[in-house]
Amino acid sequence: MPDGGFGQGLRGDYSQARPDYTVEAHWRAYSADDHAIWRQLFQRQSAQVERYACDEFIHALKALKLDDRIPHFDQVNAILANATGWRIVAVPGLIPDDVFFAHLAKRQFPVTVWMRKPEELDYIVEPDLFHDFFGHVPLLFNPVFAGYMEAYGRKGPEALALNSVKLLARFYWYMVEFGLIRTPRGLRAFGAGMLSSHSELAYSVESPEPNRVRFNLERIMRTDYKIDAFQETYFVLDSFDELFAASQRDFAPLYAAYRDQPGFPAATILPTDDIIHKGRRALAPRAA
Ligand code: HBI
Ligand code: FE
Repeated sequence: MPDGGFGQGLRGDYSQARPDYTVEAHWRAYSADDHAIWRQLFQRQSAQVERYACDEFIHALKALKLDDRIPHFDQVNAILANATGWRIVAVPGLIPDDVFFAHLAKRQFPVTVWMRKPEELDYIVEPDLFHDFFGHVPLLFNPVFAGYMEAYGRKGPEALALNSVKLLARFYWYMVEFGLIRTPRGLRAFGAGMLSSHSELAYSVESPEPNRVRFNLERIMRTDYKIDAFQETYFVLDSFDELFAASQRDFAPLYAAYRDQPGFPAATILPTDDIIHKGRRALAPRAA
């Protein structure tokens, strides 16, 4: 194990991991059941993306020509490298923050090798192959989003040095995992968390329950999130250029200002928010 213990309590097999936490992808080791679970999840999500995903995701998904079997990482890399210089690397599951940042900074996206079990079709706590691949890989074909993901990785060492990974991680969570974007055809999802979720995809785009608030970097960095329930607030981009521009800002002053403050609860609506939709259970800000 690369650093004597990371991985304990996690599902993956970390015993064969290299120092950068990558492992060999053993496509032939997937069972018929693994492929069957991929097929079920793939068909179920593919049927929804035309209605709920952003165009960039839909186009890339078509270009990937995925089918009913778990994809070969090599074949994906052959086309992804040409498109944006990104490639995917196989990992046992979650990896330490510093290692994760370092991969992104090198345009390498870590994809978990194991598949969820039949009883976990609708919900798993740790990211698996389906979430990592179906949710994250298609947007790596978009040059602007691909540039943002590298920039995010490059922000890691500074955030670690300034004890501010929590704030940087919120930026990833509310965008890369659960971001919405405004398009000529209405709000669409680009976050991997909902694109890989049977029930949260439609919910994020059209349910009256959650808040939808215009993108604001400071606001996101100050907002707590839940990992075990649908999001209570989604943040909405106007364009991926806006996301990339935010990643080029100096984060050090934001870390200094907000690092030691409690986060806003996820359902909070602030007077300063640019509200697209106020959810049914929106919370007023805590009294100071
Ligand atoms: N590891 N495999 C994997 N996938 C992630 O999304 C991930 C991770 N390690 C750390 C991490 N995410 C986040 O906490 C960072 O964005 C801070
Ligand atoms: Fe993810």
